[in-house]
Amino acid sequence: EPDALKHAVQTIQIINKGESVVRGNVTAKPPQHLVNASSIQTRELLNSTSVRKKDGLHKVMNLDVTIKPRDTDAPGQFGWAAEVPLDDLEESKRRWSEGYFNVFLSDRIPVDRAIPDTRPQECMQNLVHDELPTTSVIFCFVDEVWSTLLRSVHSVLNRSPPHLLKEILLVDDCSTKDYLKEKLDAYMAQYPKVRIIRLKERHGLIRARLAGAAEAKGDVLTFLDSHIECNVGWLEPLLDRVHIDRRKVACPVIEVINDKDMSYVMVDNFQRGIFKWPLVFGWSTLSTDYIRKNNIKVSDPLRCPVMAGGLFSIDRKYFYELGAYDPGLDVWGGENMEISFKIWMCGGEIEIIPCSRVGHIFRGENPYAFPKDRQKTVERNLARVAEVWLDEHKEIFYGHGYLHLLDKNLIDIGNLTEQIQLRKKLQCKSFKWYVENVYPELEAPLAKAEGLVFNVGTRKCLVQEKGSLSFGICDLSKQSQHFSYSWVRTLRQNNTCVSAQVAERGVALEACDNTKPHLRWLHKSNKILAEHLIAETHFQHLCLEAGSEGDIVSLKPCDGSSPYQKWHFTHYFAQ
Ligand code: LR7
Ligand code: MN
Repeated sequence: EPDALKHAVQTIQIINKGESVVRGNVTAKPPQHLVNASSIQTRELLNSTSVRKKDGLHKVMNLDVTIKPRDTDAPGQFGWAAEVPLDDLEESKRRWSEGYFNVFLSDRIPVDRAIPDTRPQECMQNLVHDELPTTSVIFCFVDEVWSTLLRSVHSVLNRSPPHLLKEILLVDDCSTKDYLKEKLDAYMAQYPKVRIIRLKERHGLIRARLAGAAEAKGDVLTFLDSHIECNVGWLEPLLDRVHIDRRKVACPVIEVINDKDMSYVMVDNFQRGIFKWPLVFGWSTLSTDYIRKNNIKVSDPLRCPVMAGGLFSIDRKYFYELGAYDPGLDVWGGENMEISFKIWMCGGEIEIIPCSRVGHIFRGENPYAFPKDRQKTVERNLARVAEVWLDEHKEIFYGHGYLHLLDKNLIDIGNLTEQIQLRKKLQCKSFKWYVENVYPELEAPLAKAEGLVFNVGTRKCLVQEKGSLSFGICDLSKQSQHFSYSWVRTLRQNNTCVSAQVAERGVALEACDNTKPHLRWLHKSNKILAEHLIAETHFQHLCLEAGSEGDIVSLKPCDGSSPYQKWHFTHYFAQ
């Protein structure tokens, strides 16, 4: 389409690290990610009618007022490592816990330092649309270090095209530090685009983000942590993706600001956000094989099963159509899983955009207090997410160290009615769909073991017939012999579970209920132990035993050598 590309045929000056380099005539070519049919990233894109081919395209502005920094000798300038003078070592150690990074150095590094432009070379050729939506940048913070907060804000002001930056909202989540009050007001008064929102009580980062979003006027919400540095050209590629399709949620590559020497460190390419059980976020590099087969370039957007959480751009109206965040999530944690599942399962996409890069200070500890116990807060958040989004897979989550969350006497995860209704209203797809289509690499067998339950002593298999349990000649074709050993450690056939009858030294069958301890069995070293008795010292450990005469299954004191207490499932997915 010659018209659409007219704008792109031009002589372009690429300003690179203080030098002007005339790269000559750049032939008009739409960015590869818009045309490369062999790339799976873009297959949907080509089908999508929302690619506005008629719009003009231009190069990223590479705007960076810090390209020629004022003070080239300042510590940390250009993103280099800064060093603590010997005399100040004590002080720098003492101040570490103010932010759980080198606060002393942060205070000495210019708040508008230059950092290396770490974008892949290809990004220089990428085009973005002329008409991009505006964005509100939202920083939530609680007791953030002064110089770090300022550096975050300046990096946005200095490296974002002014016409795209509607405003910067600083949401103060009830900080206790004095410098974050009048002093911050006075400082930010110099910058008309910056607005401070003060929360009267501690909201936690999730509800603080919601409070910020409610005030935002931009077309797109861009959330950032309050200890980051946006790199050159970071904003346009994010907004471009949202512009192409408002259901795309765009994340920058998150680079590392070293917590000890404050250097800006580039990260490896081709990294996606993933999770492992029990919903633990992590990074995973695409295999070279996959990259080659799909012809993926370093600058291509990567589909991302889950986002890290803190840094992303989302169409403001779309954010609300999705029901924003579950407001029942407290303080910190789990919201990245929640929004990721919601986006994918309800029709959207999450992408990492390699041409957009933002540094973040990774800290070993949270430098703020949790109103309640940290671990309990995070666990509770995760349980909410699991209950609403994971369907039958939630058992895998509970089975990885979180069985205690099923005990309603120990923990109250709060009301989920609205979240469940929302999922229905949005007609979101199942978690099974998500695993198959978005994250097929996830290991997610629905049980730990399944098939026939073979008894070594009798050489027979467990049978469930007419509501009672016995055993008989093993026969794979009989459904009555198919059991599974679930992640929550029930011994189950469909919705019927084997229960321990301690008084009778026997077993019974009852409707499965994951919250009931007497339905749990510990299956290890071929034994099957009644789990709820293990903690009770006045009981001997009781094991499932096949009677040597008659087809009776009973509970007997565990005996390490009895073959009648040895059981195998046909198939084990996990131990
Ligand atoms: O009660 C709070 N109120 C807040 O306003 C707690 C925190 N906050 C602010 C805080 O000041 C900070 O600006 O919220 C922001 C995030 O808190 P961090 O920096 O303590 O979080 P994190 O960087 O350790 O954790 C990651 O996971 C979190 C899970 O809830 C959030 O999603 C963070 O935004 C997220 N950070 C990133 O994604 C950056 C990359 C980290 C990785 C991987
Ligand atoms: Mn952070």
